Order: sequence, then C-alpha cells, then structure tokens
Amino acid sequence: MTDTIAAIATAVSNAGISIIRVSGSDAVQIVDEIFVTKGGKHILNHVASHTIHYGFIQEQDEMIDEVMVSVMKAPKSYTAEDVVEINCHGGVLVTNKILKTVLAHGARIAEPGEFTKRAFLNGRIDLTKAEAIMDLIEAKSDYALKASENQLQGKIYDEVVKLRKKVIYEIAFIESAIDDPEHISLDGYTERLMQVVDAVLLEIEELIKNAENGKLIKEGIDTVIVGKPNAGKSSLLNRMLGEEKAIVTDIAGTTRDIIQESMKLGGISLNLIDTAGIHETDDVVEKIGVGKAKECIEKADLVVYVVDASVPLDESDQSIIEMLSGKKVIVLLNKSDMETVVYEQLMRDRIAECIGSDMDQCRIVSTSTKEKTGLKEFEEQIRDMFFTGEISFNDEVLITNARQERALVDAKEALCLVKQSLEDEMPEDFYSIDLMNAYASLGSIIGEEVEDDLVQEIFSKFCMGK
Ligand SMILES: Nc1nc2c(ncn2[C@@H]2O[C@H](COP(=O)(O)OP(=O)(O)OP(=O)(O)O)[C@@H](O)[C@H]2O)c(=O)[nH]1
Ligand SMILES: [Mg+2]
Repeated sequence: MTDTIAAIATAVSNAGISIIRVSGSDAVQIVDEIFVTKGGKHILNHVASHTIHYGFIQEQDEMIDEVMVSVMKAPKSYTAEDVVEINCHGGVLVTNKILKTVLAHGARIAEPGEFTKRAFLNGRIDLTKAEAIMDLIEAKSDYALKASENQLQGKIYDEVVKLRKKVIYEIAFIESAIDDPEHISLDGYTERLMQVVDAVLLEIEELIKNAENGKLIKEGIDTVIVGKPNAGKSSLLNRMLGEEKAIVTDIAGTTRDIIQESMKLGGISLNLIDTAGIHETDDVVEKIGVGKAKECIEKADLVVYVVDASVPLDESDQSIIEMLSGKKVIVLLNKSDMETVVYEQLMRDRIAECIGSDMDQCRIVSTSTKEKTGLKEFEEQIRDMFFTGEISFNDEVLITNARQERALVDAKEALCLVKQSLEDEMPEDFYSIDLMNAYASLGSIIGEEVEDDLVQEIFSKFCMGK
C-alpha cells in the first residue's frame, strides 16, 4: 500500500471550486512536478506541512489552471499519509484535466472510499468511524446523517471498548487463575462472572435494539394509513405523494389491496401504505383487504388513522381503535371542509372508552384532503414524533450498519454460551473460550485484533512483580 492515489474529492459538476486529492508517499513529489508559483518556481518539495500555496498547474508549458495547493504531511492528514489537495476552478473539463495530469505523473486513480480505507489501515480512525464516513457520504436523510455523526464522534467506539474491557478482564483473570492456582483462587468466582456477563449482555441487547432504530432511520418509517371505507385514506396518500397514485371514488371499498409508495418528508423517508377500509364485510375480496390492513398495523412504525369527521363514529371505528392499542398513532379528523360531527374531545373520549389510557397522548389533527388544509400540521406532527419524541437518537448509540449488528449478535450468542456453561457448572476453560469469542466479535466492530490484548491485560493486571 505504498502507491500514491488521486481522485476528485468534490462533486463533479460545474461548481465554483473543485478539489483533487492526492495521497501517498509520492503525493508531494507528483504535484511538485506540475505546480509552479507565479514566479515559475517549483517549491512544494520544500514547503512546511499544513501550508497553502498559490500558483498554476502546468504540463509541458501549457498552463491548465490557476490553483491553490495545500500540503499536509504524514501523519497529520486525513489518510495519515502525505496528502496534497489541489483547489482548482470548478468545471468538469479543467478538473478532469488536472486529475489526468496528476495520474500521468505517477499517481493511481483511487477506488471509491480508498482515502478513508487508508485512514483506517493507517490506524487514524477505527472501523466504525470509517463506516460512519461512508454512511455520511451516502446519508439519505437528515436523520441518518445525525446517526452517522454520532458514530463519527466515536460513541460506538467508546461503548464497544468499554464492553470489551469488562470481558477481557474476566478472561485474563480465569487464565491467570488456571496458570497460577496457588495465588489466584476461583472460589465463588462463577457468581461474579454471571453478574458481569448479565450486565454486558444487557448493554449489547440495548445496542442491538437501537440497531433496529438505526435501520428505521436509514430505510424509512413504515407508515400505514387506516380507517373506515370512504374516509379519505387514498386521497391522503395522493396528497402526500403529490400525485394521483391511488384511485379515489365516492364508492366505499374502492381500495381493495394495499398500495405502497415511498416518499421524503423533510428529511425523513416514509414508506407509505394505503389500505382497504376496515369494516365488517361479507365481500370476499374486501375481507382479504381488511385482513391485510390489520397485518399492516401490526408491522407499522406509525399508524395514521383517518376518520371521516362528517359521519358519526360507529362499531367499525371501535374495532379499528382496538387494533391501535400500543402503536404510535396520529388521528386525522378528515373532511373538515364539511359539516363535522366528530371533534377532538369526542374522539379522545371514544378512544379512552375503547382502550383506556393507552393513547391518551395521541396526536389528533383536523384535515381536509379536498381543500388541502391541516396537511402541513400533520406533516409537522410526523417530523416532531421522530425528531424529538418517540424515537430519540441524539444521546443514544446507534448501530446503523448491518455488519456491526451481526457482530453484536455474535457477541451476544457467545455470552449466552458462557451463561449456559456457568449454569451447567462446566470447567473454567469453557468460559474463557466463549468469552474470547465474544471479545473477538466486539473487536470486529471496531476492527481490532485480539491476541495482544490478552497478553497485555494478563501482564498489566495479574502478573505484576512476578
Ligand atoms: N369533502 C371532502 N371529501 C373528501 C375528503 N377526502 C376525501 N374525500 C372524498 O371521499 C371519497 C372517498 O375518498 P377516498 O380517498 O377514496 O377514501 P378511502 O378512505 O381511500 O376509501 P376506500 O378506499 O374505499 O376505503 C371521495 O369521493 C373523495 O373525494 C375531504 O377532505 N373532504
Ligand atoms: Mg382508498
């Protein structure tokens, strides 16, 4: 990995400025060959690190562009190698031409993510940070962005390191006791180990649970629209999407199968699902649709319950409300442009009658999908729910990455085996094998090796002065 790589670091478009990044042991030399000052001098080989220089990129006396070049010498650079960044005038043509010139002088075009990979391989960042940077580049929404930022600040790293410390301490203790039974006794140790394993398991489970939230943010929130026939569910879907995706008629039972569409709502990705109106029916096709709607509610992250406020609540509403118990719900009192008979307090009372205090805090908004009123407030409520309220990711450690989640699950399984061995009163070396596996799995999250740590721990904690 000694070759020098180069790539355009900014978006390739006709922007004001573009940056070509060059990294590797020949970075300074390569750019020095093509960069001259106003006075025509080649200076880069002699400049101090972390300085920026004005001049020109030229190739065989042809001036390509007027540029600013910054030099960041190893190890204090993004990749921990020598890095030179050429700030040139944006413009696809010029930027490409400079990149080609850099390549002609001995650099190789970087693979996607290779700068970050080098930063990791050179030990400047751990694997979670490297992945966070990748996620940051790919972040699909503000919220996913927030999660990546947290990861970048090393929260996952800190959390994992903390857990690993607890595990390696126990391994080292067991190993030392087996080696030196005269001085270190394992009497009564299993109880203590059980406590430690339980505590670590609890935290790992928390991380795994949050991983599911992480996924939610990345992949979109499953939002299902339910209600009685004719309430305006499909009209709502169409309004939210800004196009006529679902058929709307005044015939109750228009939507018979579920309709699924994704959309962005101020940075949140929603997977919107429109369902068949829920009511008691003998129609076979409608029945299947109603069954599917019920299933959707169970799986949904958010339920939007559309009520036709121009007609009284009835038994169908009662059965819908019963299905909503324990879910995150926004109630829309729709058709507010007409004479309405269902108002907020009535709705709350009815909900309380049906399911007690379960949905006391639920949000209720008056809307008219016909006149497009109340829709802004409705969207605000969704944003609010996910930004501040129900799912919070400001202080939590989020695992947004499937590889990390897998490693956590592996660590959890290994620790469960330790518990099993403890319960079965197996000999001590059984515990340490599984503890080691848990330690290794946790280590794979942050890209760390195992062997040296144990030696280190044993020497530092248990073998002092021997
Ligand atoms: N006045 C008024 N009519 C509305 C409103 N929203 C929907 N409608 C009308 O109500 C009827 C039913 O609307 P849909 O959107 O098809 O209702 P739905 O809930 O999807 O109905 P199903 O698919 O049959 O369950 C249509 O005639 C709509 O034009 C509204 O806010 N005000
Ligand atoms: Mg419909």
